[in-house]
Amino acid sequence: MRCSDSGPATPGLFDDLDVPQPTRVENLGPQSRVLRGFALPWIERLLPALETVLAEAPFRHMVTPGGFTMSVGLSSCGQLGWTTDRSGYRYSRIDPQSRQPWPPMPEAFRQLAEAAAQAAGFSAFTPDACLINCYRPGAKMSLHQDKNERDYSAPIVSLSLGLPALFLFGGQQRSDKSQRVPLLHGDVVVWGGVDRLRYHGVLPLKDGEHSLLGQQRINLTFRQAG
Ligand code: MD6
Ligand code: FE
Repeated sequence: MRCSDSGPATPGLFDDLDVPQPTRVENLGPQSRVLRGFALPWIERLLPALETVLAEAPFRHMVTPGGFTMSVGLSSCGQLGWTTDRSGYRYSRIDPQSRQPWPPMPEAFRQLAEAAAQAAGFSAFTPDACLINCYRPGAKMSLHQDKNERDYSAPIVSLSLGLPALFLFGGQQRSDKSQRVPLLHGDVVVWGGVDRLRYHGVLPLKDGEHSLLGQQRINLTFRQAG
């Protein structure tokens, strides 16, 4: 029960404790936005859906074409999943581990991704792929561009859950200086348009304990890949 249910409302006293706050929007570039806390009202739907997906397609450590094992654990859901092995990076309809199609994208995932894209100025975003990254303390993602998708006109929507991370947001060249953006549980980053191919990465995750997710950060990126 909420404080205000038991008597006359006291405006301004308790309302900021339990009412979802409007999302604060930060601009990282002309067409890239951080939507602070955007996913917090969705968390109770997102976490059980995430568990269902991971029961079918558990995190695994993939090997890059260069022969390095990634420190981040990966999974996917939706029509297409992102994979890497010695022969290259690609999207695939089949999970190479189970040899089955990837689990379907949960409705709550799709709705969140579409709402976030809309809030960031990209209408008509319909994701067909959701890549799920798991960071344990020390895991990192080197600077890269997302360029395995067929059509760069769609944005990417990225949801952070669990432990905080420092996100690196660079420019169009790997050597461009990057900004460091702290990303917290419930934050959503959306980018597209002129910013779609900017370099980005994640610094090694600091140790910690998150009240809902424990000693990890989980990042979901939604894409129109096919
Ligand atoms: C991460 N994210 O935040 C890694 N890519 O764990 C990404 O690589 C990424 O957050 C494209 C767009 C948004 C992202
Ligand atoms: Fe990326």
